[in-house]
Amino acid sequence: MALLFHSKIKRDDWWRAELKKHVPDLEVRFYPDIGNPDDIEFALCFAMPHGVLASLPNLKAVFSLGAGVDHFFEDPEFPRHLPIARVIDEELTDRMSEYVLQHVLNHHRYQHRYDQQQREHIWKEKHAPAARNRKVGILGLGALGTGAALTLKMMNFDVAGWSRSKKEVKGVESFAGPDELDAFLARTEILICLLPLTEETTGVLSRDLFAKLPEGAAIINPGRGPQLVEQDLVDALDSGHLSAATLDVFHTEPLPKENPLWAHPKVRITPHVASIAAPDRVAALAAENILRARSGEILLNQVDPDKGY
Ligand code: NDP
Ligand code: OXD
Repeated sequence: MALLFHSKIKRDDWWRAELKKHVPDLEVRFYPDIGNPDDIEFALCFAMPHGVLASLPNLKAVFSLGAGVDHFFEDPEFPRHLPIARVIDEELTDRMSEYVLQHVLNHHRYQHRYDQQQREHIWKEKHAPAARNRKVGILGLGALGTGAALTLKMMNFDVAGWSRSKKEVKGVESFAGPDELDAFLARTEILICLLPLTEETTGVLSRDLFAKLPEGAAIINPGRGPQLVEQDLVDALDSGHLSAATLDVFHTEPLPKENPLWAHPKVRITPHVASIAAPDRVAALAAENILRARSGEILLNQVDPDKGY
């Protein structure tokens, strides 16, 4: 029985040892060294080159190295009958909550404005409202969105979330479905996108959505790059309708050097680091799922292929 691993981060011996610690009879192979494709029963990967998974006739299940599974569905040849598991993990949630809190505070306290003023040697105050009077909205109240909402509540922000179905998160106003999106946007001064990338969420951060936010709103996108229409964001920032944006994810990663977002004075960029799953926790989860798959049980954190997340 073998598992095929693929990641940008090269720590082959470490991954082999960590997986074998939990499943001693597992053979771990590293793409592109597939060996005999008939041997491969599991894949643990992020963005496996297209067509590879379809070429493995005995594949039983696939495990994402992260929370998102859009990289599987992007592959036109992905074998859609396979069970898919993703990462849901306390530490991953904590790291995302840190990122969200850090950047909400930056927008709340007008840090982008002071950064610009510092470059121009300008001393000019703008006082922020109390956190309880700052309305923050999270698109996506799943594992990560809920964690971020609770962290922001601890700082007393006025937090709401939007999801497909209604949620009960203490102190957080829940909006659900397309009918409640406009009301959610109208009350949101700092918007965070923590939606998974699906057909429905592609391009959601667009001109239409920005127009429904109040004047001066800021956005933070640690979701996925294709959820943002980049030119619409630049237009909304240049017109002054949006005050600032923090972006962690992009259509093309690494963000090409010539992309105008790099130099936009109202955009802050981080290189897809909002929250990276810790390898030891991913390996333990994958091992548990191998044991479950072997005994025909449902996987931990199994994804609904019809919803796409
Ligand atoms: P979850 O699946 O737990 O949550 C997704 C949320 O989005 C759910 O609340 C879901 O609603 C909602 N949602 C999905 N589609 C729609 C829709 N069409 N309309 C309204 N709401 C919708 O995902 P996670 O919280 O674990 O992760 C979210 C995403 O964050 C990942 O898919 C990934 O893209 C991104 N991510 C980015 C990282 C980074 O470092 N930048 C790190 C980790 C993740 P409902 O619950 O009602 O179904
Ligand atoms: C993830 C990511 O999906 O790192 O976990 O983007």
